[in-house]
Amino acid sequence: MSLRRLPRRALLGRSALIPVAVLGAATLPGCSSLSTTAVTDVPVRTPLPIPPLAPSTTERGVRRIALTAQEGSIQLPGMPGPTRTWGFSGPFLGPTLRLRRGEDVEIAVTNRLPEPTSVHWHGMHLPAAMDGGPHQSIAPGATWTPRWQVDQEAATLWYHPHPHGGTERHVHRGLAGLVLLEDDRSEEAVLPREYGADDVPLIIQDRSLDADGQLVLRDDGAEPGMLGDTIMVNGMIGAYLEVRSALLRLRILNGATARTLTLGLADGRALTMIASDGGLLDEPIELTSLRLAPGERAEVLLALDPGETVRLRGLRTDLGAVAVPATTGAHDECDILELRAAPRLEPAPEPVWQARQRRLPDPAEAVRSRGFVLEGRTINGRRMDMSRIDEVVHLGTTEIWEVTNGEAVPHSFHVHDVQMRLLDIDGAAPPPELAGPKDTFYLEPRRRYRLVLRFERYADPHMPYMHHCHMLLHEDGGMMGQFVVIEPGQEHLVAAPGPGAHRS
Ligand SMILES: [Cu+2]
Repeated sequence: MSLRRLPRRALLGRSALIPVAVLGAATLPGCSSLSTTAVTDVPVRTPLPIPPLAPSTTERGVRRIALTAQEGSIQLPGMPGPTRTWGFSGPFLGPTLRLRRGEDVEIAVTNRLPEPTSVHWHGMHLPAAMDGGPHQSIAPGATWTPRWQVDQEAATLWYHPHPHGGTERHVHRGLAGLVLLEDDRSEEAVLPREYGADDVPLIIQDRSLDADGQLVLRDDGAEPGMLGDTIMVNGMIGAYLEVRSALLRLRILNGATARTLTLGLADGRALTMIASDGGLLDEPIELTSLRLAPGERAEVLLALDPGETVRLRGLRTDLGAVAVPATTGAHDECDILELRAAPRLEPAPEPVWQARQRRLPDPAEAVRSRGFVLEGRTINGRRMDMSRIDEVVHLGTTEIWEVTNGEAVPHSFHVHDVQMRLLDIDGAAPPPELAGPKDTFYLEPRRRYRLVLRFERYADPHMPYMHHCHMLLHEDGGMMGQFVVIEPGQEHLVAAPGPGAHRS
């Protein structure tokens, strides 16, 4: 088994860079943007909260976890009073689920909200009936208990509501949490892995707060949805992280409803990307900027010197003015998180992990291709209809999906159940950061992405998975379709469960 090593320059080739000195009075400016109306300066004075690990019990080989969607409130620094929020098993966001490949998982999701919701396991390979999409609506007071076997590579996934037409509002109120999958390879790897210490989750979201400290979800028709003027990380504004190890692993989720982020370090040094949505890359990649659309994740390594302070930033960067309109948020300059290294840092061994044990879907095995054009809040001219199945896919086959952003508005493409391979963008090979396993792709305006997908293990002619834009205003507005995976010969059984189906 070959071992992959990080080139030493990836972590050590930065000695010429001068650490940014930050004094006590520093503030994290909000995102400056053409498309937002205010800039909020937030003093950096709050330690970064780390979402707790969800408690679990194991009975007869089944790991059981309980989540409750509930109303709550939090007190944010500088705000006159509590901010009313929603959260899972707490007032805001949700606990981190840590699951292992091969184990059976059963999650009891109770809805204590005043309206129906659902919980989708974003990036998870699982039966459609357990997927938590709009067909698995959970009525107020009800409990939904999906169960499946974890059967995919170690990765950073997340969970969030997916109610028909209401996803933006539910995520914006605070319903989101992380899922960390482990497997043999991730456990044998030499990588930072002490949760909350040197292996730190960052749920990055933008929001706007009114003078009373309440969350504001503007619906002014701006594309691609509301861009908030305040950055929250793990539900906190103005956060810093005390770092005690010389090597930090950040598991980054863009949990925003609409804002695309271009992340980098304020001092210009590179981040070392090691994983994309669906798991570890074959080789580490050094990036001075990392673009993440809503729903995308990346894991990065960052080596710190004792006593230094560095800032993770949203960069004002030129990614191509035509390809990334100003209104996406991807150009906005904003500080996201201050990283403060202790005067003495625990030394970290050189990162090592095995090459992939399993190939990404192979385009040579594709049995057919399909085209998807995203335009005007539709896919192929159709808005989401819960009683219409848009695509029928055969279990055990590989397909190529040709996805085109047909307009000047930014979109993205998320497919449930699978981790995909990006074959090309307008015929050109993808950049390395997009070449690993992914479930969500940013779609630059007027470009065509060819994706390779393989559908395995689960077939159900009666229950669809979703494919959609993950900019939540677009998704809610109808830029979503339904596909079923069936065994050959089940065509006559294909039927949508229709709207309002409550499963438990
Ligand atoms: Cu979109």
